[in-house]
Amino acid sequence: MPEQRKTVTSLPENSETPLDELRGWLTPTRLFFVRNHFDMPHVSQASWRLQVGGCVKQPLSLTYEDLQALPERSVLATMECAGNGRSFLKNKAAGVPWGAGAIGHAEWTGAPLRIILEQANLKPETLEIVFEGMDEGSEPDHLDTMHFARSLPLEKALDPDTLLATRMNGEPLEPIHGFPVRLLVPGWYGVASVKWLHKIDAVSQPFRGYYQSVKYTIQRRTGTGLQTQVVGPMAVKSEILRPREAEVLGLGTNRLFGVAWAGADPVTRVEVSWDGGQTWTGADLIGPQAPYSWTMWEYLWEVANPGEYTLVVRAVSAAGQVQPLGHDAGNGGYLIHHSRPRVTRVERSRRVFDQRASADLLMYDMAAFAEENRRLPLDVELAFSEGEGI
Ligand SMILES: Nc1nc2c(c(=O)[nH]1)N[C@H]1C(S)=C(S)[C@@H](COP(=O)(O)O)O[C@H]1N2
Ligand SMILES: [Mo]
Repeated sequence: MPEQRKTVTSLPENSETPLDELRGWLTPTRLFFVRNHFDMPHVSQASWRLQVGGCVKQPLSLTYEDLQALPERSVLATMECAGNGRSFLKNKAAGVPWGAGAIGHAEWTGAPLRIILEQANLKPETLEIVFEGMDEGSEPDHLDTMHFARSLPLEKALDPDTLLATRMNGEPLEPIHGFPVRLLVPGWYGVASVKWLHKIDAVSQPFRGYYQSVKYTIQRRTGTGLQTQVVGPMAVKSEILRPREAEVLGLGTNRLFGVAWAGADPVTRVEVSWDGGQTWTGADLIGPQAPYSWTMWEYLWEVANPGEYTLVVRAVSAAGQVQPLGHDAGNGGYLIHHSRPRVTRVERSRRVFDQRASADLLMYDMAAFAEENRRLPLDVELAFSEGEGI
């Protein structure tokens, strides 16, 4: 059977990327995790319009063809759900019980959002931009029907890397990933990247939608009381891909392998420990590195004695953020980015090259992708018209 996403809930679909099956830097679209709050909306490409309004001097109504005629840009970005890893929490948190796979890395292509905001001519009082998806439904604590909607601060909305993405890994968006167009907010948790976009509004007051004031928020205790923080930029984190869960290793050189990411911030160091975090050694960062993309790491681990080892990996970002060893309870069911120890058995009878072969294949696929990718215009320079009132 070909690899497929791992179903967590089927109606609506919430499913994970099968991290065990990943054989390259880029996540194939068919394996890329899915996070849906409501049933997938029915979209007719012909009658679909993107309405741009609110605090603008020039409201717009764009067709799919209008969007496709705009200058495009491609951005490689890792997208992670803010609740990824929730099932590992000792204190159970409400929400989809994700394992480790609510994450993927893809190439996203589309017009920078900035271009159409400039066409719409924002009024000077604009504070945020609100994005609404076509999907709608209710929640147990919000019985009125609502659309999925989120906002971005103006600065992030105007970033040339924030896209109206119409393609994912070079192909038109799959319906489940937001066809005809989704927002792509690189470096931020997936919740910001609204799918099935049909409405964009400039607003002069902070947006207080359900998925921004009730869900996807963190309550922080400060000197003056509780402060609500909206889930935004991704935190520093790493994942072990090899050895797999419950995989048994042999004496000799074993290749430890995985990925690490820190949102828009590059990962500068990955450290491994095989004694449960008492001693640490630097791993090698390997393969391509790009802004917003996860970085692969490996460590050739010499093992002389059979036994049970507790592997732990932690990443450090360029800004000096260190992946924590425990969950910050203040984050509740979001930003679950602590290292998860992986207890691994090493046996005398096991032949080491059994598992090295799979790591070699993985490196081969990754190198082939990097080669292929050299031909893609990853950093197209765009000339922006000077918009009034921005
Ligand atoms: N319209 C709409 N956009 C949405 C969502 C949604 O339910 N509806 N889920 C968000 C969340 S929480 C995540 S993590 C990402 C997941 O994107 P994917 O399903 O393409 O992986 O989409 C975001 N955009
Ligand atoms: Mo999410």
